[in-house]
This record gives sequence, C-alpha cells and structure tokens, in this order.
Amino acid sequence: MSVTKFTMSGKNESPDDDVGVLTDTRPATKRPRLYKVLLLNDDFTPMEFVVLLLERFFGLSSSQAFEIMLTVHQKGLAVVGVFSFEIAETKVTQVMDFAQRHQHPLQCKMEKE
Ligand code: TYC
Repeated sequence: MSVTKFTMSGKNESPDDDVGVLTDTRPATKRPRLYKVLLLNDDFTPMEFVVLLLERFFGLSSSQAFEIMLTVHQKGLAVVGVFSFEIAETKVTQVMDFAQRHQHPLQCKMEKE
C-alpha cells in the first residue's frame, strides 16, 4: 500500500517515489598523514652515541635502542618510528641538532608512509 504525502509544491510524493535525504558518508575527520623517521648509517658516529640518542628522543629501552642501532649499522638504515608530520619533524630536528652539537655526521630523515 502506498501513502501519499501532500506537499506545498503540489507534486505529491509517495514513499515509493525515489526521493530522500542525501547522506554524507565521508568521515567527519580525516586521518592525518603519517611519516617514517629514518636513521642512516655512517662510518664515524659512535654506536653508544646512537643508542643514547634513540633512548633520549624516541623513548626506547636500551635493548630496543641497541637493536635499532645495529640494524642501521648492518643494513644502512632503519625506521625508528612513525609519527604525524609535526612530531616527525621535531624528532628529525632534535636528532640532527644533537649530532651536530657533538660533531657527528649522523643523518636522520623523514619520509611519507
Ligand atoms: N656505523 C657506525 C659505527 O660503526 C655506527 C652507527 C650506527 C652510525 C647507526 C650511525 O645511524 C647510525 N661506529
């Protein structure tokens, strides 16, 4: 059975007519883009310095820090963490400043996930 809805326009709609409210299916908020922070190997920066830096700026335990340092040393680079743009940028700056102040050539970069 069809119920007719009378409207001001005079174009009366029944529930069977293909009319309806548009529904926005997009999420209200977008997920932020994420960035990998990468540490690069070199032949001069002391291993203990890299471990210290990973503990200090990335909150890693000494065994986690040692493991990542060793991966960088053996493979050439490693992802230290994944962060929003501002956090990744801050980490890179902190690492580069710290290395520079101690005159080590350590390189740290960020890259889109
Ligand atoms: N390759 C360095 C050494 O033998 C150690 C090192 C590890 C340097 C990680 C940088 O990101 C780095 N002393």
